[in-house]
Amino acid sequence: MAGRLVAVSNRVADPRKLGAGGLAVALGELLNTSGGLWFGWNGKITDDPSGGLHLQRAGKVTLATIGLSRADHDAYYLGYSNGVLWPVFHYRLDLADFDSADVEAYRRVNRLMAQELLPLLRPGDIIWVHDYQMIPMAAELRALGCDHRIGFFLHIPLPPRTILAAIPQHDRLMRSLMSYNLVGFQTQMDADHFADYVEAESGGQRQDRDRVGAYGRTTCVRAFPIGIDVDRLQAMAREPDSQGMAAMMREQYSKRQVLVGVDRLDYSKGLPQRMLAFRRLLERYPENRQSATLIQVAAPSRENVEAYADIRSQLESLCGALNGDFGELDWMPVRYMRRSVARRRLPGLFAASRVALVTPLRDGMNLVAKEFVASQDPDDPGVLVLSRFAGAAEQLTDALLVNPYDTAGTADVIQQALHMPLEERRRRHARLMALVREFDVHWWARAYVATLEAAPFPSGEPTADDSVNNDVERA
Ligand code: ADQ
Repeated sequence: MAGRLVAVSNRVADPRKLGAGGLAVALGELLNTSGGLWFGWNGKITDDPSGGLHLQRAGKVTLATIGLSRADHDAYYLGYSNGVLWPVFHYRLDLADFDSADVEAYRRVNRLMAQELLPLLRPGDIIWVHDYQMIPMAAELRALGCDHRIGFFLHIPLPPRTILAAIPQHDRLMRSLMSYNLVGFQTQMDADHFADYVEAESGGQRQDRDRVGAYGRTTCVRAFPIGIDVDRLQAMAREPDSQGMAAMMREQYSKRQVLVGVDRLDYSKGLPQRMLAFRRLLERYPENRQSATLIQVAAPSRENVEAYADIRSQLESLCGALNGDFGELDWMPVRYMRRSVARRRLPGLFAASRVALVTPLRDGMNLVAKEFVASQDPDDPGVLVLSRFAGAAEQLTDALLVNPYDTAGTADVIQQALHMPLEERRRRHARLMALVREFDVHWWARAYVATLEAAPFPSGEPTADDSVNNDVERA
């Protein structure tokens, strides 16, 4: 890499920490080799956010973080990012709560972050901005005169233009993506949605497969499906924590087939629909009673956003009804836990499971699907049941793909998964594993940065439209 990498995301993680996820590790690797900087919110609410820049060294990486005021946090993070962008980008207009004060805070916080970041930049740095909380970052930086290469990656889906158009400020939001040299999405479908939007709503044009032009600018648009850190996961699988977990599970469930679900407790993950499909399986195929157990681990998430409380009570009542209606003294169909599993034990849980149910209603990628595949014994692998609406389905076509809204259809596929012959399991797993390994998180980070380094500058100069005053007026 020629220049220094500067990563920008809502939250910053220390890549050296044990619990760091694949993204932190892959970014950390690139940041480390380039002596880079990782900038974002420190996760704290503070009374005095101005002048609150905090710098910390993590190996060769500098972690630069700022705090947010309560008002900014509530409006930018809870209100706009998680109350509008998250639901709409997951096709859930019914759950979006549009409030013009929140969009102003979203812009304000992005401007504040741009102002704090600018003095830390050096000539030749390349900047990689992550996710929906930070869409206007490049426009804000450009308005301050920043002429660095800036790339953006959206970790969540981008819906079709007719859904995006429901956001009152959609034109401003999508226009700000044109300030980036490169806009990356999880799937080709998301990238196509962006190009369609630009053509239909902005009077722009798709110039070829991965270039779009609008507002007198051209930007590069590509899919970079995110992967996992396969080597790290498989090394963890060999450690005593993971081995112990697998041994305990095999002993506890020696007479049963385990189905596993591991998710954040989020309405996009399709948890109630999964319980209904499992219920249908037990009704339609009673031979699975006594023999199949679904272990569902759901980590609490964003509990102070209203829609999340609803999904929790809905899930709890469905699990309770399943156990009440089908449970026996020596068998309960569902074991539901509202908590997370320690990362170091996760490969063991996956290894001891015959079937994974990864059935989101909509997901940018879904890394659990890939973690499950990479945790299997290739000689006796488990089966991945995957929603066709997860980004991962574009790549993992050898999984058993389901429509999670189709309860009966999903139950039939779970039945097929539970009874799949060994030879077919091996064949499917080998093909899935080859993809998961080739397109791992290191491939993803390197491919993205190499494309960004080669991406031309958006032609055209930043215009007055990039300025924040204009944003607020238009909002
Ligand atoms: P998430 O919506 O958080 O991420 P996902 O990719 O499935 O979704 O999970 C991220 C990580 O959290 C995985 O490593 C998983 O193992 C872990 N995890 C989830 N629930 C857990 C639990 N209960 N206990 C322990 N660990 C748990 C967003 C997008 C995704 C996209 C990722 C990465 O929504 O679509 O794949 O970013 O780009």
